[in-house]
Amino acid sequence: MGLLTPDQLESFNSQGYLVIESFSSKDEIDSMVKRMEQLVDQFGPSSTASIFSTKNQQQLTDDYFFESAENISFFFEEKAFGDDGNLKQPKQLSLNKVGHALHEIEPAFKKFSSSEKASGLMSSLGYKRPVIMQSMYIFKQPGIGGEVVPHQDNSFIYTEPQTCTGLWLALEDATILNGCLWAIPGSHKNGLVRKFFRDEDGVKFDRPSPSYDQKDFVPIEVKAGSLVVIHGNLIHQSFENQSTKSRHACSLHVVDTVGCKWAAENWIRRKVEPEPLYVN
Ligand SMILES: O=C(O)CCC(=O)C(=O)O
Repeated sequence: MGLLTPDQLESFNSQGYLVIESFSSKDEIDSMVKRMEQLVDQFGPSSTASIFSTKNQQQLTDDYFFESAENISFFFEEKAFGDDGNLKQPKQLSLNKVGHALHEIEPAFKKFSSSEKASGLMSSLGYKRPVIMQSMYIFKQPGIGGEVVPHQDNSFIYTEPQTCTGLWLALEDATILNGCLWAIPGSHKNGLVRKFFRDEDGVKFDRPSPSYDQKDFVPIEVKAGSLVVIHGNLIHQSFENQSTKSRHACSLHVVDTVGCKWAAENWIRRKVEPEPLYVN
């Protein structure tokens, strides 16, 4: 059921990422966007929520964050709040992301993430028993959508040996102006630079981030419906969205569960074992 052509595989192996245009249909995208609109509408002001920042990760120590691995949780932009502690704009324009189990709980997201094309893709990449460890709906809100600092997905979703692949679906056109992904082509070949781990004090990195030369990054501008396949060791980032257009995306992180071991110190500690996409 492999989906990628030899040329696509070669490009992925040399660049560390691959864009597959028109991976999702307009209907498929609409079903996810509409469902997210409903979920956000239903999410009341009294509901628990948290702030998400890739720059200030000490904030990610609370149970709300840890429990989000197996439910649907709402994370606000840092810049969404005024000095009085209230939201400066409607909640619909204030959320950074929703996660991390949309693919298990919400039918529209489950349909996409367990589709034959998603499985076929993982099969092409040689996965034997792939499991989606997290799903995120990322809003990248106009004006305040926060930057995502340079990182590798294997830092956060760690197996031994490393097997994380990111599947990042553009639900809206992603451009330089509204905060598209940027990556250093070929950087996946240099290995994992640091690990993000959880202990009794919360979560932290085992070492500081290296500094990167922004000249090495290339923008990955894509149309809605395009899928960006991201190698777990690819250095990638996105900038703050200073435009007036949002840049919604759905991101999945997949690991293999055969021939590798899930690290006990990962932030995700599942109570219920996740189902594989398929077993080869
Ligand atoms: O959507 C973004 O801006 C960043 C997403 C990302 O880095 C990821 O899903 O690994």
